[in-house]
Formats: sequence, structure tokens, C-alpha cells
Amino acid sequence: MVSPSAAEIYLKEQFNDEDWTKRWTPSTKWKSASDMGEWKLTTGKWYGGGEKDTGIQTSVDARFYGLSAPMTKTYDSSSDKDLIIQYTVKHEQDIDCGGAYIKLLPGGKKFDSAKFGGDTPYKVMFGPDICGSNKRTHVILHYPPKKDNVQIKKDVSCEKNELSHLYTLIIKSDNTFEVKVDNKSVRSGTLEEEFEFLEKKEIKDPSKEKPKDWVDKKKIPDPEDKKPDGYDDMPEEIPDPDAEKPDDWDDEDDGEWEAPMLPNPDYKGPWSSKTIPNPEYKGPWEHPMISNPDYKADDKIYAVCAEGCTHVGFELWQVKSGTIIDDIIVTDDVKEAQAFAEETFFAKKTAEKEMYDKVKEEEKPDVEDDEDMDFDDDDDMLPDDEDMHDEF
Ligand SMILES: [Ca+2]
Repeated sequence: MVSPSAAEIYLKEQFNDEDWTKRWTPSTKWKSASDMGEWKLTTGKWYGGGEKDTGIQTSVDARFYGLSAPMTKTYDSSSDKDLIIQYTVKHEQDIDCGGAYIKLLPGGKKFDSAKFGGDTPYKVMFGPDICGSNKRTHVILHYPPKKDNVQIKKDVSCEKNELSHLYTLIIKSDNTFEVKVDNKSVRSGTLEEEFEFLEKKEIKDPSKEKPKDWVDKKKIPDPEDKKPDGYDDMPEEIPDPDAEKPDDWDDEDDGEWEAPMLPNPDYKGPWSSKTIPNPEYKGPWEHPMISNPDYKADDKIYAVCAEGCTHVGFELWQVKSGTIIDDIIVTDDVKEAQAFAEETFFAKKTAEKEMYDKVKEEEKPDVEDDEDMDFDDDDDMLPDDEDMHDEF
């Protein structure tokens, strides 16, 4: 095994001090001040790391939230370097609509943190975004040859309940990637197959078309099967043989009596021939494929930060505020991200859940007053993974 180059950490942010505002800059020139919400330092209502382990929280409903920070070191993509972005999101407001994704940004000294917002060029956009039934983890990577941002083809689910969840994106220099939620893999594969960075390898041969005499009828009428003589003379209905003329029927007054009609049990509908397999059948026509002349292989798709990534930021819209962001790490070593997750998310997880249960228990009204109310808190605890695996 080749020994890997020393692990680097480009950003580690735990928001456990009042000085976080010296490291992070709000986007004051992105939207008008009245459209912007303020980030607050808080543990939130339930937490597992004690009162000093705070995170940043969106504090006003129906506002934009912009915030960015320089990384401690520039991340440059290179063939011996992976890229891992990891952080936690806690939607303690029981979110109905709001983003909580993070962006990895280029710009260096020219990065305009005051103007940072939805239109600022980025290299990676990653994390949960929920609005009504739309519920996904964005994975969008910038691809310079297309001069465009390219979104993962299949939906990646996200967590919606009121507890902290850990989001991890791993982009490897072998052009594979993995998305984990709470350290469980929710999507992985090659960048080429799971994103539309490249043109298709093969296309339908434009010089070929389906021959006019191609036989794709599987069955034909049996030439041996002939319509029996007199078949069409069979009436659909016949007079009811059991009907009798009523005793009081007067032909003069009532007209000539006729028996009511019944469906004819011998009538079999319009005649159709039996079918037999078509001896000329050739199967469905398949369009011959050729190599796509526009396809260009690229072994550097992973290199999202070829020009250097220097900042991380959040530019979010939240209808219902209260989301808490914490424990961000950007590194080139999966083990560093894993160790940081153990120190933070996994160390706090159980205590946070216990506190959450306690708060929810205390919030319950007295049973005598509200006997009919149904508290389904446990349902919220189930991972929202119903659409997480269905595409594998
Ligand atoms: Ca913290």
C-alpha cells in the first residue's frame, strides 16, 4: 500500500465560542436587510454536548440567511487528494420548508463575503433542502468543461425530524463519491455514472433506421381458421321462449302481442379468427449504437477545486426558522472526518435524544385535559429512509 500524504484539515468549526462572529461574515449586501434573518449562537432546546456546545441557528421565519468563512487553508484538488465535507443539521423547529446546505467556494482574497449569496459561483453544494414533500440532500458539483453546476441524477434523501443529523460528502480522486447520513451510506458510485458531467459514451447510429419490411408483429390471424357458414345470421337477441301473452291482452286495444327479447345464449359476438405465432416475426428492432464522437473521457471530474477552494458558506431561504448548524469539517482524509464525527456528533447523539424525549414529555398537556390527543413522537424518530434505498 502506498502511504497516503499527510491528512490536512482545511476547516474545522464547532461554534463553541462567542468569537465565531470574527471567523464568519454575514452576507449584508446580498438582499435588503429586511429580507435577511440573523444567525444566533445557541445550544437549541435539546442538546448532547452541554451548555457550552453551541451551534448557529436561523432565528426569524421567512428570511434569507447568508454567512461565509474563509478556510484555514486553501483546498486544491489533486490526484492524491480526496475531499470530504461534513457537518450537522438539527431542524428543531419541525421544519416544513427551508434549506440547510453548505457550499464550498473559490475566490481567495477576491471573495466578497458581504455579497455572498445564491448567485455566487461555487464548487460544491451539499446538504439537506426541504420544502413540503420535496425532501432531498443536494449534491451539486461544478464542472468547468461544461461551465455549469451538475446535479446528481438520482434523488438522495435527507432527514426531517427534530434531532441532529450528520451529513458527509466524500469525493475521491479516483472519481468515485459517497454520501452518508449519520454515517450510513445513502448513495455512492462513480462521478461519471451518477452525474451528467460527460456526454453519453454511445449514441444511436444516425445512419441506421428501422427497415420498412421489418416484421415486428408477433401474431397473425390463423389462415386455417374460417368463419363457419351462417355465423353472421345468428341473432343477438331472441324472443323470451317462456313468456306468455297475458290473459287480459286485447289485440285490438293493445296491438299485436310480442314476447320480450332476451340475449341469445348461442350468439358469440362478431367473428374473429384465431391467431398463431407469426413465422416472419423478427423481434423488436434495436437501433444500432455507435461511439459518440462528442464523448470525451475525463479522469479529473473529481477536481472540483482545480482553481482552489478558499471559503465555505451558507446561503439559505427558510420559511420556518430554527435550524442549527454545527461541527463542520473540510478535510482530505476520511479518517479525520470520521474521528471528528466520533468526537462530536456520536458523542452527543444519545444525550441529545434523551433530552429531546424529556422536553417532549414535559410539553405534553395533562392527559386528563387532552385524552384524545395522539402524540406520535416516536414516529418522528424513525429515519426517513423510505425512499433512500429504492433506487439501488
Ligand atoms: Ca458546537
